[in-house]
Amino acid sequence: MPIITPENKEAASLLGVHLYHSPFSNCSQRTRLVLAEKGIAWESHEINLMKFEHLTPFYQGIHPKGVVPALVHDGVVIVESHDIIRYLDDHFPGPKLMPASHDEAARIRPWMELGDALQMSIKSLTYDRLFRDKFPPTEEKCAFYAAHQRNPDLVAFYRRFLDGFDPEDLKHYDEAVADFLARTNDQLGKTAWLAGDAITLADFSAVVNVHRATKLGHDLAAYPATLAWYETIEARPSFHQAITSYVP
Ligand SMILES: N[C@@H](CCC(=O)N[C@@H](CS)C(=O)NCC(=O)O)C(=O)O
Repeated sequence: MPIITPENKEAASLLGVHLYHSPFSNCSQRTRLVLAEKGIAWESHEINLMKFEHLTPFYQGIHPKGVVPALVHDGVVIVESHDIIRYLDDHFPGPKLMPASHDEAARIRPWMELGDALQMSIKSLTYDRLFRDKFPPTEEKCAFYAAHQRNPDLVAFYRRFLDGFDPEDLKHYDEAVADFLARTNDQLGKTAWLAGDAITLADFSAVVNVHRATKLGHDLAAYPATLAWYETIEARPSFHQAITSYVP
């Protein structure tokens, strides 16, 4: 569980629950969904990724990898969206979203691992299809990014965004998204929720990627069990609170 000691001492002195997040980021959506489901009161610190607000020394002093989200709870800093949602479930009252038994919990972890593995595909397709026209990359922006982002992998990613992604890579990313949708559909053909009979962190982890897949042009009609599950989660008040109230 990445609980980290931040360089930013101001963050380490914050009391209550504070989320550093971005409206459209799928990893941020995942954490906001769980905050909403558990009815946790929290203070919002929006980070505008397109204005490079995650590249300030202040924010990188909170999250050393220079990405959102980051949670601060009474001075404890937690990063990585899956660790954040596990932390929230462990430390706060409200519906239990991670089963206590080892066997049941073991059904949730693979969904989180799949979500982490899918991130590069989701991110690349998002930048290529949804951000390129709205936030066109330029040499100047790339130079600014490289000068301020400590994380060399992310600098390399921005360069690929500017140069244009390899079409073969994009094809592979779409296949990875389709494979993820097929796996959810397969599981949801057998159980009501991804990890069994009850809604869990596995569902909240995955639904943000399914939601993004729809924005990227994947048609859920090809995955009927996933579509029905998605519509059920979409109808929960948490979905509006955490996702569509930010970006319809
Ligand atoms: N594994 C991380 C991934 C976090 C991540 O990739 N965040 C993206 C937004 S979803 C970000 O901040 N990107 C900023 C950038 O690439 O410059 C998590 O689950 O929290």
